[in-house]
Amino acid sequence: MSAAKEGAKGSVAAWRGVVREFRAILPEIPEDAVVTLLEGGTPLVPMPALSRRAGLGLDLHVKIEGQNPTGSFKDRGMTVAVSRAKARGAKAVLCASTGNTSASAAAYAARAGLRCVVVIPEGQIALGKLAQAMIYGARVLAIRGNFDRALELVRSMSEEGSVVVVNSINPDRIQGQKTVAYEVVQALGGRVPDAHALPVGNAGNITATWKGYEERAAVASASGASGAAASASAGARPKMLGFQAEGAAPIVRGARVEDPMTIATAIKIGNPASWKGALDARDRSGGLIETVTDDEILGAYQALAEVEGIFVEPASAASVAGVLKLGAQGRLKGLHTIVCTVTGHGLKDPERAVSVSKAVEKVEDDPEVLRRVILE
Ligand code: AN7
Repeated sequence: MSAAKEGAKGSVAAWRGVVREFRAILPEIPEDAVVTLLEGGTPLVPMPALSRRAGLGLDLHVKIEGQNPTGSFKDRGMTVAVSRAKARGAKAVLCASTGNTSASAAAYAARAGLRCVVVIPEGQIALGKLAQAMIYGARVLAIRGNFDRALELVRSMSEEGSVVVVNSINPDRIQGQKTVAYEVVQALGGRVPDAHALPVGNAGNITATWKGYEERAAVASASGASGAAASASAGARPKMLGFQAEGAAPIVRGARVEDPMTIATAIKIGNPASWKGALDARDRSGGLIETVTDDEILGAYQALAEVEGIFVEPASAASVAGVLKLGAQGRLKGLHTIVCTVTGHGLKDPERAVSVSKAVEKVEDDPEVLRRVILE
């Protein structure tokens, strides 16, 4: 595979970040414009306990995108978008965000020496994400409206020459995010998973991940897929499984949602920018886009932490919640290897973790008391 080099982090040479690892499949970026925090190369981790729970013979994995430099998958697209903005001589980047896009944009803009302005729905983004945008030095503008309104406002600025919008309506973001598909196939030793599940908000990530699989399959079948591991699945592509929160599910309902509601604030979105891309991914892959309830999301959120040791933010758990639900309904028959993208790190939203967990226990600072409490 000439395109992606398909290198694993640290295996042969040091990981060089999304732009340099995947240059052949990305838009052109001059070397001196590359803005990188060495994103990508995230681990694909098996989930033995949840595989047993989901159904006989299933082999579930999580692609842990929270291990990117700012703690979410957005960094893959942001390195490309900000590098291209820098190459074009932009002065500032702008985005609307439920939190993670703003954190990522702020970090890459800081590194590029560009100004960054983020527009957020007031009081509706997780504390860790707000802290990131602030410490990276972005101007943070909070509006009373929701994310969809913030994106409308930002779109109205997309004609201003020196300001580049870095939401996923910017095609450079999609280009960068598609690289996750190449990494998954690499990590599976050249095999394509049977299905790939994701949380869906603006639907940029499901659009991008599918694009990666489709492009990779096209090249692999055209080149006859040299190499033993690759030959069996040269043109294969996974079924794409998208999950929206029940109170914020415009794609499932087929109509925009005016007042989306979910505890998963990252995907509290009623009018997704990449709506059509999501439908294409679903239909061309023979997959589905369905809903999960907030209870199902929080159940998967806690299960991931408690039985797999993996701490993600609530929205990220929608992919795992959806797969567990399909498993319980007996709808994963014929599928074996399933990859769930978990999109953001658990520390983004510490307040949620504290609120769903067992309370801290106060104990006297006395060795006898401590012994009794621990051994009782
Ligand atoms: C953790 O940051 O839209 O379907 O403004 O932060 O590609 O939108 C975040 C989205 C899933 C949904 N998981 O991805 C933003 C923003 C997490 C997220 C999604 C988001 P898309």
